[in-house]
Amino acid sequence: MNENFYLVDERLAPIAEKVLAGVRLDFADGMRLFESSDLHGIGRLADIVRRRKHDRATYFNVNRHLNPTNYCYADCKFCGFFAKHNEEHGYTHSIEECLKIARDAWEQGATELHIVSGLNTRLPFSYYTDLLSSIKRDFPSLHLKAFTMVEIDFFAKFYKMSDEETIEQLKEAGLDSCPGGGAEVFAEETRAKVCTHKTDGNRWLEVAGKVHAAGLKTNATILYGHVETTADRVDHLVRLREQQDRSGGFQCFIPLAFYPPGTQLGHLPGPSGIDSLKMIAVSRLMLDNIDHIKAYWVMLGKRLAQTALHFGANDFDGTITRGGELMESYLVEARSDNEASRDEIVRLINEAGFLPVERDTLYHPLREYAAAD
Ligand code: V47
Repeated sequence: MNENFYLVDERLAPIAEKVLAGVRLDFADGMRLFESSDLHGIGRLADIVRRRKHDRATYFNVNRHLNPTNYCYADCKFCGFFAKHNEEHGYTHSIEECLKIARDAWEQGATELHIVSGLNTRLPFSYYTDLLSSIKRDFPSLHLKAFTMVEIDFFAKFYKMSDEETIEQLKEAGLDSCPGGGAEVFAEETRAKVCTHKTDGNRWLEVAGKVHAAGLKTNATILYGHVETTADRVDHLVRLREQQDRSGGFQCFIPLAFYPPGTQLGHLPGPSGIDSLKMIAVSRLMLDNIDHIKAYWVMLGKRLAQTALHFGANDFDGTITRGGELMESYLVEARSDNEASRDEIVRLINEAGFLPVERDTLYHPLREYAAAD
């Protein structure tokens, strides 16, 4: 690999030296990267790290989303999914309805069910454990990636159990790993503006540590492109990296591009393409201890997700098989790229010059597709 390249922004030179030497970047480096307009320089640095870790492999899986209920008391300003109990678009699926979605997913070859709900104060805890155990009973090979750290925190507090007991009961019922949602931005002041009633950042990290201690992997996210500052973004990455040093269970980091329509922040423009590529690249550079960076095509759009593979991303998420549920479905329906088959994902990765690797949720390779030239 040729690591010599031209930097338009010479202030990035000390950072480039650190990256080439494998030295951890600090907060000031993160700020400088975000503040630089040398997109190619930042991207090349991220690509060096990406290739060191994964060479040309780009992972994806065959998955399906299930959102058992959208009732939620949290009232997050960026969310277009939740409903209050008096609202018409609110729903709670019966276990039978959830099983039907799981069956569809399984019949279509999904290896993973991604399960996330609102914080619903009218359900017993047994609803969630029955949900997991029923799906596991009927489809034992389906990996259940379920419940964010916010939901686990809610379960523990609302149903008056310790964190450990909550996690243990979910595990016993069939929980295999957890998705990365609910992290939003950890920085207290900004978090209070966009999701006042949600689990705070330190608690999100604490719960993640406990899930890791129980032997389960989790993912992590950042929601960017709303009212957060550059310092908030870097702070988020540094706090995640510190948690990973402590507990080691984060598999993948997913920067989520804020999509304003239908939310209480609908007047904001959302992040630009350039900003999204920088967010992906700086994440790759700062998070030296998290293996995978995901270009989530549902939020980025397929074209930008494909481009992001050259800016440090090495995962494309999954097919999110059509017919299933998707919390972001309001968003997907609004776009032309609202579905991605296995063949299409393979083609997009291949065309970008990378090697498509179909994986299971825990990143075990299941199948490699033809290498790109
Ligand atoms: O926590 C909510 C975000 C998250 C909006 O772990 C929004 O593999 C953009 O976490 N615009 C849920 N984002 C999705 C999520 C996720 C997705 C894919 C894969 C994985 C994984 C996790 O979506 C929420 C919130 O941060 N979100 N509203 C919005 N308007």
